Amino acid sequence: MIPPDFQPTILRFDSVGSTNDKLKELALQGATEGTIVVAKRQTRGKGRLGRTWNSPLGGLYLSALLYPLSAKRITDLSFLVGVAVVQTLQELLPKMVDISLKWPNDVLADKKKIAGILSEAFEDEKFFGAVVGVGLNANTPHSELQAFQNNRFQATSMNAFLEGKDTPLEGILELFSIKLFNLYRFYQEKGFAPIRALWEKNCRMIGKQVEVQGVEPLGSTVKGKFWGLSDRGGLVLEGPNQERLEILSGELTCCWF
Ligand code: BT5
Repeated sequence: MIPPDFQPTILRFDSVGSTNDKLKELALQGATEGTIVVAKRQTRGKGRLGRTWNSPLGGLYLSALLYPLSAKRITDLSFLVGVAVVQTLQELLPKMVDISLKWPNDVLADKKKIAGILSEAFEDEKFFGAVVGVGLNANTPHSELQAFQNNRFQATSMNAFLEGKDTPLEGILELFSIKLFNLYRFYQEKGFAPIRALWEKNCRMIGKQVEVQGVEPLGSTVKGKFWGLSDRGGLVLEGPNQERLEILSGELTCCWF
């Protein structure tokens, strides 16, 4: 169990390919639990499913080395990190900005994507661990997000809500790190259930009609009411006759807020 006054080791880089890749490499060389890698830019920032994450100067790009309670529970960690990102943004952005999680691992501000999370598992001699990466559009120039304005959930950045003002990245990192390790400790003590409840509380899509594409095993598109999160982090959809379907992988493409 990490101590209440835990101070993570933070390794800072000007530029890396991907903070997740860098931290995986360091984890295999013995980096300790809670280590954070942060970079000013990434040249090969990764999204999910082989997609890319545009990572110019101005954004915050970091990865944290975390361990699940058991190997089977590795997905808990990306939900936990999502909650930490939401709590950080709730403190840093004006109160009227609606910060919401989007299943499985995006953070939206006023329904636009402000951060993405990528969790990757690895195995070392200690245990099954994860590097959980966060890409946050903090002071990202608007021009760098232009390419994503046709996405179903358009891109945005913190400075767009702060009259163009920049927020020092070190301050965001410090606040995020406090939130992250408080939640991580809470998870180590109480398990996933309270993290799941916090995640649901901060997801504005719950109770709304949603559409999910690429649902396994056939890659189909399904629609229904977002009932909640399952114990293993699946999206539980409720159909017109109250029948429930647990979706473990897919892309939430539409929400009728
Ligand atoms: C994600 O993937 O949202 C996860 C992004 C995780 C990035 C962090 S940065 C630190 C760590 N190191 C890494 O290498 N990665 C992690 P996904 O849901 O697949 O979304 C990717 C899609 O979002 C792309 O295909 C674009 O359409 C869009 N996108 C790319 N860059 C973006 C940006 N900066 N802001 C908003 N949308 C973006």
